[in-house]
Amino acid sequence: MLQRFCALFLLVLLTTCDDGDIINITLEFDQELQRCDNFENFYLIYDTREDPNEALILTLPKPEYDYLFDELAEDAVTTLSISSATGIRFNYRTYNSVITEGALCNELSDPNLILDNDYETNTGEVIVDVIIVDDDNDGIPSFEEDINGNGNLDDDDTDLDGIANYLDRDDDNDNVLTIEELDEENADGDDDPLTNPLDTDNDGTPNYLDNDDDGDDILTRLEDIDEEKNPRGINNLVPDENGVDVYRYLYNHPTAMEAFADVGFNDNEYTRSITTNFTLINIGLEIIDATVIELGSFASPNQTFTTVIED
Ligand SMILES: [Ca+2]
Ligand SMILES: [Ca+2]
Ligand SMILES: [Ca+2]
Ligand SMILES: [Ca+2]
Repeated sequence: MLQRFCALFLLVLLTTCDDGDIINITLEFDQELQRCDNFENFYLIYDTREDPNEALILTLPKPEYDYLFDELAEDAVTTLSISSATGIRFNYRTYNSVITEGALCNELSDPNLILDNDYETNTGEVIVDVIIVDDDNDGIPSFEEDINGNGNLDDDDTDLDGIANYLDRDDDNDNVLTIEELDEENADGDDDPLTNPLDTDNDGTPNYLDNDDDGDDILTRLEDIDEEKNPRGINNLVPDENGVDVYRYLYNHPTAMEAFADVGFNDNEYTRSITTNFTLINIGLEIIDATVIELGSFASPNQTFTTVIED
């Protein structure tokens, strides 16, 4: 798809560059953008390539446009204007040599890097598409945590702790992480932990949604002898009839039916990834006389959110 787009784009360039000259700009950048954060008053969002040594650089003032990347980011499309009034700039630059990592953030870092040409536009628009994905990284894709199947992830909360399943890394609040309650053995070989989910007590509720996994009427999280909110702690192993060590919470047997003190729940944690896509339109640079430039996307560092779960 990307290759097709690049090929199409090249065609557009070759047929629209003026003066009858075919200008050797292919703009075959990888569209994985980087960002300079070190300048006090602006961000540089840029892409570089080698041979020819070129850079596409979008300048966004700080702190006005922090919201395209930070915790205030919203899943939305915004159109911004390139102009002296907004302070948003776009440059296409060519250099005499390879642009080394980080060189655009510190012009002095590579004294051998010389700017050959600098083309700047003062018109056009930047379409910014912010995509936010929250995930509990629990081994189950978010769309499969739509338990009631109504297409809304926010109204599935198996343990009723106020955290929807797709953000809840312990969906049944039994202090065993969902990722540790899935079909790890993959005996059916399909790499899908939900086709034959672990269901130790065979009650039809898979372990990751069952707060009493062995069906002995003692909550899993209370089958925790050293009260460390970890039923899978090493001290919770007991020998079964065959002398094989098994966890108390997975062993429905009189020797493993004691309820220990209720010490509450572990904190929940989920991550947010923010991807910001930039598309330039109508920038009016003669040397790049295309009407649409897919600049690419910048991935912000993931954010982590922690929630304390009250008893
Ligand atoms: Ca979950
Ligand atoms: Ca669990
Ligand atoms: Ca079960
Ligand atoms: Ca139990």
